[in-house]
Amino acid sequence: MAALCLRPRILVTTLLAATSKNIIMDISSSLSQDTQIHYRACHLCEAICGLEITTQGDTIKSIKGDKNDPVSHGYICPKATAIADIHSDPDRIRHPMRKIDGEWHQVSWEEALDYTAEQLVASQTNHGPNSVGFFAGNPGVHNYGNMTHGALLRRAIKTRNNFSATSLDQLPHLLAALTMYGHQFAVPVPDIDRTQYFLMLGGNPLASNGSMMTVPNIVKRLKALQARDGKLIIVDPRRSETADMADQHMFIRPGSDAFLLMAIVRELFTKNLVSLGHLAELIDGVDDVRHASLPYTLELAEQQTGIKAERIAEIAQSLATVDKAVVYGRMGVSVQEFGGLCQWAIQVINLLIGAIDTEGGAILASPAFGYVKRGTPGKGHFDAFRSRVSNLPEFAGELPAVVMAEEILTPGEDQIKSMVTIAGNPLISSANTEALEEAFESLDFYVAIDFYINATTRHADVILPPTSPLEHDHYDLAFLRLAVHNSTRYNPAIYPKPEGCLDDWEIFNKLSAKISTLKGLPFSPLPEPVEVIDRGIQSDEYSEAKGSDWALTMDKIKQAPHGIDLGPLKPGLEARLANDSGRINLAPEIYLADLPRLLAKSEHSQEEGRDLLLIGRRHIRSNNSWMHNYHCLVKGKPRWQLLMNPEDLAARGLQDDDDVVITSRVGTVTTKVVSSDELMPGVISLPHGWGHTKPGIKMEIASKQEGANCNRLTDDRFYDALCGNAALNGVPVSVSKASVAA
Ligand SMILES: Nc1nc2c(c(=O)[nH]1)N[C@H]1C(S)=C(S)[C@@H](COP(=O)(O)OP(=O)(O)OC[C@H]3O[C@@H](n4cnc5c(=O)[nH]c(N)nc54)[C@H](O)[C@@H]3O)O[C@H]1N2
Ligand SMILES: Nc1nc2c(c(=O)[nH]1)N[C@H]1C(S)=C(S)[C@@H](COP(=O)(O)OP(=O)(O)OC[C@H]3O[C@@H](n4cnc5c(=O)[nH]c(N)nc54)[C@H](O)[C@@H]3O)O[C@H]1N2
Ligand code: SF4
Ligand SMILES: [Mo]
Repeated sequence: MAALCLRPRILVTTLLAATSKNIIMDISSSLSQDTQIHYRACHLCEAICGLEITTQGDTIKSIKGDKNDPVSHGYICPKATAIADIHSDPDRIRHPMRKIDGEWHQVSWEEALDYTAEQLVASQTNHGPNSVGFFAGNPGVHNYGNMTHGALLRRAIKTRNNFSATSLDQLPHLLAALTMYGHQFAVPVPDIDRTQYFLMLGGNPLASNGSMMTVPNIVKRLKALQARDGKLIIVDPRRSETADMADQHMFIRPGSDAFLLMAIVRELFTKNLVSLGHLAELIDGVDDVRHASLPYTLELAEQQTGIKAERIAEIAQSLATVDKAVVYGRMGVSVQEFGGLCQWAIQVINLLIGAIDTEGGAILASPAFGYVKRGTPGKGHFDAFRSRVSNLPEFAGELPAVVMAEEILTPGEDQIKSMVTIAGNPLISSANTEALEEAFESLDFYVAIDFYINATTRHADVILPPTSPLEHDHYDLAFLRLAVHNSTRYNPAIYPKPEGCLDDWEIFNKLSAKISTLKGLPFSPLPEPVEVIDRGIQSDEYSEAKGSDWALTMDKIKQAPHGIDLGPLKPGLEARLANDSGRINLAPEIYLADLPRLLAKSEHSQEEGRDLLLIGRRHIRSNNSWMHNYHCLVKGKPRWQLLMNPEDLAARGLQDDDDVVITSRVGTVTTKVVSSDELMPGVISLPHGWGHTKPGIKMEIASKQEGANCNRLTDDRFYDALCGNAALNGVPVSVSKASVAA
């Protein structure tokens, strides 16, 4: 195993020679001598577009789409250019920082790591192993060193109090994959390039660029669907950018999708529209689901969702009769009160119409690394233990983020006293900010592995900053596994790592070593991520040893700087089912047991006084909480306002551009309202990720942005009771005019 210090540096000059000689020669007359062109996959969102980055010395001259990327074909969105801003941002922390008497001091890595290890081990010695908590945020999934090496730190610390953005996000997808197909990562991806009928609930890929579906250039792909006479149907309480280009858009009352989906299931059975296709012999539980769907009539669905019964019947009919149809649902149906049931019901419908593992339906991706099949490790588990205070279930060793504040604030054995956050900003991104602020203020010790002092990390005692994205190599570990077209791609660092800086994976290696030493435990560091990935590829589906058609090694992948096309999605689920039975479970008990909760919901009236339902919103120029410090992304029209239907404004005596106060059970936010018939009456929309104005935040541009933090309104007691996933959509709130004094 290579020692840490032996990590080879790939110099920019060798990179140039290996990757882009011809292109450089073509344009060399107009470029000065040290101009270099680099290729790289964008790591900012799940679309992982290929980039062509031109540098001149330390300056990034341009960032364009890589036309030769086998999946993105030259597409990029406006965020890509912000990679240059991230790299050069003076606010980005480049050296470890320690807070002493409330003041930040730059310290050596040795001091920062030693102090951190001592504090974390002392916490566990004095208060027990679970007194340390973890929160791992979204960008960790986009940085492969976090994925390959993050587990080292968890192993060295060993606590039950692990949290991550998963339970603010895709947990319901993973739970359905685990319980139905036997592996948490057995998530079928919509075959968008071949489908003829795409029913999409609660996703807005024109803003998000796709999620749990890596789909660069969504507009082109949806236009191609329409050009081949296919149909795009959107179900969303907002007429989103994606809904605007759809063949049909239906408003739906937030949180009611499970009624719609269950009514479709019922309709498929009652109208004899079920057609299990080639998986028929492998599916268990069909009768159980038929029986469970009986109460979910079209009429009940109409009453709950606001969508006419005839339209629901038509959708069921089309799904069953159009050759190549698929249902897909994202944030709006995952991160809500019935997210678990919704993601299960989506799989159920896709199985009942024979769409799973069928061209034009939804198929497991075939990545070079992380190919899921029977026996693939890390299948996950559910409800192996529960949270201390609210008794919510773990998933794959993580507890729901909604219990993090109470686990810090509630005294007793196993109370969290120290926190580690990694690439996360939960004081903006998780529910009930005020409770989390109180919790983080109360900690004995907090270390952040992050390169900004933001709303969360301002509370830290130590910040361990990794290198900038362009100073380390890149292989996308997560999203090649969810892509609508198979490919693989590795790109080296663009800039050499500056003296005295560490990559994320090196921080994990070093900190885990120190903690293990203090605990007297054995520890072996892992080699650099690229080696870990190479080993994975060598032992998997594409290995040379298995004589695979593609026979990949990391060396071969490195020789293809634009990536290697591994072909369209390929059916073959039977050999990949990871359940012990080798079969598909259509009716996992957890979902059948959760259905009565849904039915009970239909008898509830709206919460008194809170007569509006709050949903979120994404914008192509924003990305969760950390892309607001770059002028190129925040300039122009503000995008953080509250959107409200004109009828709802009028009913409250409000006008466009008024300052309003939004109130939920847990908090209050003041912002500006914009009148918009994009929103269905009774629903308001406020984007997340804003609110960088707290004292101590060191993000100069972000802290001047006026947007409010919408998670001051979302509620840590409002979650999907099945799995504890946060319900950040459909939160009951009220809105009134802000008083002039406010
Ligand atoms: N109301 C509402 N809230 C939401 C959502 C919503 O739709 N509505 N969406 C939820 C979802 S889906 C998600 S995924 C979460 C996202 O929320 P988080 O998981 O908290 O992620 P970010 O807001 O992206 O925070 C990113 C942090 O990572 C740091 N970072 C960036 N790159 C790196 C890196 O390479 N290494 C390290 N160590 N740090 C890095 C940044 O500096 C920043 O501090 O928000 C959730 N919150
Ligand atoms: N530009 C940009 N891109 C991003 C991100 C970003 O912040 N900005 N974040 C990334 C991350 S971490 C993620 S997880 C993905 C998310 O990717 P998406 O899920 O595609 O993104 P959202 O815009 O949150 O889409 C959710 C849609 O659900 C609707 N909705 C809300 N409540 C309900 C409901 O109850 N029922 C139904 N049917 N619809 C509902 C909303 O109106 C919205 O249009 O995006 C990723 N890409
Ligand atoms: S769509 Fe996503 S991956 Fe593609 S350029 Fe934009 S931010 Fe990067
Ligand atoms: Mo997310």
